Amino acid sequence: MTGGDFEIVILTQGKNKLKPPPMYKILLLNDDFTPMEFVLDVLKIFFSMSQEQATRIMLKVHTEGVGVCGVYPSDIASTKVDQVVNFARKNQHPLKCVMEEN
Ligand code: TYC
Repeated sequence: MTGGDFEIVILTQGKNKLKPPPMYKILLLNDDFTPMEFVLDVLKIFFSMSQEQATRIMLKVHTEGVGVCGVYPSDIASTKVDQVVNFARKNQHPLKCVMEEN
């Protein structure tokens, strides 16, 4: 057989749709001891925020008790939470950072 043109048509039925991955918010919690400057560093280093963005989020957490610093798939969110918690611990600050399904 030479030079035949074949077209393969795959017919699918039913549920083969891909769902987007679940996303997680990363929350920073307020406390009375962590210095504002340290929280600004966290937001700039781990969430790539500008000085202005970081200041807005830090003041929101300071006044309202909690604030969102980003939304990520599960593995990225849990890595970032670990990095923030370890960085805070290493610097002896009680800063709390958690993730929550969006
Ligand atoms: N409340 C802290 C202070 O007055 C500042 C602070 C802001 C701490 C945000 C934690 O997630 C936080 N020094």
